[in-house]
Amino acid sequence: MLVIHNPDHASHAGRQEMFRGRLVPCHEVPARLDHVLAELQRRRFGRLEAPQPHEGLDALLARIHAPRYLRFLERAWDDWVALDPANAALDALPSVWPVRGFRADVEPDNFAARLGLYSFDAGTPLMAGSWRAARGGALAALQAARAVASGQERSAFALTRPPGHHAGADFFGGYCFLNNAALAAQALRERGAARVAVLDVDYHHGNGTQSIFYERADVLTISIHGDPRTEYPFYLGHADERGAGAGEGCNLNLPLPRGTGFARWLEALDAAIAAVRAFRADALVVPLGLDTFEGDPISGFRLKSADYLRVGARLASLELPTVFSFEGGYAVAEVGVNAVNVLEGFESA
Ligand code: Q9C
Ligand code: ZN
Repeated sequence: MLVIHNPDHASHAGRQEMFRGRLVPCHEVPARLDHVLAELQRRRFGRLEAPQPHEGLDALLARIHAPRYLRFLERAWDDWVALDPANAALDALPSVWPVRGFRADVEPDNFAARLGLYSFDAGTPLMAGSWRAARGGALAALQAARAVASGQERSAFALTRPPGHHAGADFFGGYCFLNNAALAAQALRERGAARVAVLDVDYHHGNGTQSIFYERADVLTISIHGDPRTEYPFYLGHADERGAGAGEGCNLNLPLPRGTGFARWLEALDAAIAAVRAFRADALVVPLGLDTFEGDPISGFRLKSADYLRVGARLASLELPTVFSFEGGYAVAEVGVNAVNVLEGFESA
């Protein structure tokens, strides 16, 4: 399998995230990706490529994200330091948000206010290298999609961080800034796939991807995740969210209770796969989170390492050109084995 790995990923390395009234060490750390790379090399699995600059990247970004949000992200670090030179030693974290009844149409001059306008949690620190890392990831997603769309590759893995599936058209959060999976889906659409399915297997609901495609009929979004009544991101991901307007019926949420084990999770995956078939998708994007693992420190499902081989094999049964994007998975020492198990299960099916 072709693996596009983002060499700039480590320029995004948050120190602390806000959790229930205190700052705690970040779960989303550069070592996560390094473990996947090490496991790929150990098993001699996959062909590694670095993303090459591509003139189509900015146009693709503008198809998925709002121009004012992209401008905000690109300048965010400089604006943060301009707010107070002492900020150069700190990661930027938001602390004020426009909830119901506030204005989101007026972009405030105050940077702290803009930081809140474009985010939904205080768990996603932004630093000097965040834009560079996120942009490298978007490029990796584009390159993976191009390779698959051209027929050159049956599948490709965009191995990048920060992850992407919580990022919406104009907001960051959940450790995500640019929605790599959505970018891959859009790139596949523009390169000949009339219908694309996104099947999100991260523990957390893929709220960003859902909201980006919610009113579109050409991209089916499916997410299997911890029930938002108890699990992050809490405010989206219920089973009754089915899409709207032209996209009515083109979103499927399969929430499962905390504590769910592999047998029940696999039933949900089979339901998701049946939906992809019924949609008659031409291509598949899999936001690949490994935080469904029993040892994950912030999640509640109970998948074991060997189960991921079967996950990969089931996904392969769709026989579709497939792009994987690296999402969550915070049992750092095991995330490499678990990720490569999915890819190997997929390829040897
Ligand atoms: N104790 C991804 O997996 N914090 N993002 C939850 C739970 C946010 C996860 C805290 C988790 C975001 C890509
Ligand atoms: Zn997750």
